Amino acid sequence: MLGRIAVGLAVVALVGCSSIRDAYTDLPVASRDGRNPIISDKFTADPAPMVHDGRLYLYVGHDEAGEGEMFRITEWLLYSTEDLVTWRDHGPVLRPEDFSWASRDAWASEVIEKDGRFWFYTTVEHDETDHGKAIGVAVADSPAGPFQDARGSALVRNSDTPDGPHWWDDIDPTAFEDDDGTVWLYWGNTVLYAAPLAEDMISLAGEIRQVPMQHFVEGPWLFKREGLYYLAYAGIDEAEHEWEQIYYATAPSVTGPWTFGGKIMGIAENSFTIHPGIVEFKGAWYLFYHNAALSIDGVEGALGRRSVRAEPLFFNPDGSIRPVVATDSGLSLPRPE
Ligand code: FUB
Repeated sequence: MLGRIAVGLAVVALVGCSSIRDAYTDLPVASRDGRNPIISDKFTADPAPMVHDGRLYLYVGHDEAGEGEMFRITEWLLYSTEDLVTWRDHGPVLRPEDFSWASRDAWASEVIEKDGRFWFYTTVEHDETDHGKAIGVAVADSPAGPFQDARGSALVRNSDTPDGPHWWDDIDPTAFEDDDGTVWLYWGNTVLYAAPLAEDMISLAGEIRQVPMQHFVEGPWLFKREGLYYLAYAGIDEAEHEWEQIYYATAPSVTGPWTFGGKIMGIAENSFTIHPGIVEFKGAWYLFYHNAALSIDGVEGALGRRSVRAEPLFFNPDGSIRPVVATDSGLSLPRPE
């Protein structure tokens, strides 16, 4: 009798453990081999990885452009993994219409955790009263949402950068919490902007400054490693190619001065845009990006039908980043030494 009770308790304990180990097993599996592209049943773009509590969350735009359309990105999708091989599909977690003041297009974003809440900084288009691309912020108590507009208006409007080159220069926010707790927002298109956020996370606490950055076009991504600040971004060096490639710069502080570091990755297959998202997960670093090489049910990839991918990322002893080659094997192979 006692033996049976002990076995029963052990089974209960095991079931309990596995559900704690992966509370996401009820979600559909989107991908289970670690190969590229990570998601093959939808077109996805602008990867924004975020690590929380031993799990990697990957926010992406859902690319749905038809023939002759440049972009139609109707929602932000979320995938997550705990082993970089099996990706769970959380479905859509935010849409442009969740911002009552915005009109369309789920352009690039980044989500960060601060004091137990998850802040989703992202690009939408403002309505006619202040037409142009704008940055919104949504918030949730869990990485998977539900996210809600955190301020009811744009955090950055086109008119906040009146010297900007065009109406889409306020795009692609990257948010980074510095050691003193200040969160910095960088964003831009052809001009790179930076400003500190206030403690409320939904307003700017300082002037918007312009940051000179060689070859910069868009998609900035801030991170820090071993005391050095990094800014990866999509840029164009016309002497080399008319399409975007991934470059980076380093600095001793989050505000610079920035030193150009070189190229991380060359042009993306079949895509003028490329968009870096860099993250450390379980002691190793990864580069997320997109190309447009995937076809789904005979629909070919294109500028507005991209696919998100990932590769291991390596640093040299001096902190410089080793160039990364796009592969089909992606994260499926053992990480080379
Ligand atoms: O996906 C729309 C735009 O294309 C993004 O905001 C840019 O970074 C580029 O990838």
